[in-house]
Amino acid sequence: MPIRSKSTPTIGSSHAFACGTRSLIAAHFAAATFSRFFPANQSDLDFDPRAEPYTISVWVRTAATSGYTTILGKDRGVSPWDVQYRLWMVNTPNQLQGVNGNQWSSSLNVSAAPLNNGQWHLVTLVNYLDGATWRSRVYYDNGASFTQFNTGAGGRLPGLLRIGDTTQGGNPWRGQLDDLRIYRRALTQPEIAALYNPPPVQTFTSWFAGLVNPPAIGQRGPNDDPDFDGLVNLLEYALGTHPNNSTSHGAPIIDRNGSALSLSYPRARAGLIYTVESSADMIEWTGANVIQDTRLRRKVIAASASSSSGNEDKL
Ligand SMILES: [Ca+2]
Repeated sequence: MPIRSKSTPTIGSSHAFACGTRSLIAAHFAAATFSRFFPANQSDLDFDPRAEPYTISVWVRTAATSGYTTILGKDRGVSPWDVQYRLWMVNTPNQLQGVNGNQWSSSLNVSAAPLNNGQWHLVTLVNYLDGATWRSRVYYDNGASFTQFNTGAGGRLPGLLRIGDTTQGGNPWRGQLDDLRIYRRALTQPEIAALYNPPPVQTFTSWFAGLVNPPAIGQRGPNDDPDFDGLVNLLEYALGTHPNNSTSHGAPIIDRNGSALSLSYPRARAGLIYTVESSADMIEWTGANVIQDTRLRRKVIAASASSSSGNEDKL
């Protein structure tokens, strides 16, 4: 595996993404020396381990050969030292442990690719409801390796979440952390694998080069429509359909629910920004009345627009 070089050497945390859209945190702090800190907006990050699904994922790198070093933690901070959640290395770079709801996991053996082998590693804690039982998983790298345990009943604790140490302090991470993401939902193993190995961004040109049965040379412009299905090549690229096969599926689906229209379409390209606009007169178009749900990149997502004027808006 190549060494992952994190290119944005800024320190701090940002809540660039509001609750319910993407991750609550998407923070980059790939500094040479990482300094522990308490992120802002702690109330967003205070999950009840037996009532709320959540995911915490972060890239880590360390040269430590021993020590109880903490990736992140939230605990009471005072006696009896109980723990809401924690991810840490337990005295050897071959062992990773999670705590959730004051329940300690068994150590995850990562000796095949130890934490201190010079590489960046992805560590992910997922809390999810399995039938009627809250369970936790600590995943390593692409998620093929994980340890699972029943989430404890410890509940919320008053101590603040700290990145790079426990709330109490005294067991700081010795190395680097980057690309911390905290989600208000349970990510699946395939989603974790996609975080670990993001799908490559395919350009419009390289997409054509890789097509089986591509359109003729003169029909490969962004505004050409060689299969006469009403979708120009650029839209076929954006939606992931075939530009030379009018039966290839994936075209937007429009539905109506009361006065609201919804539009579902595949976001096939990670490198594109998709924007849905609406119009009451098919002349002036705006995104102002459109609610876009962008949680599921590369999957079918929905956008909807409500008509306030009595006229049905067009998407
Ligand atoms: Ca077409």
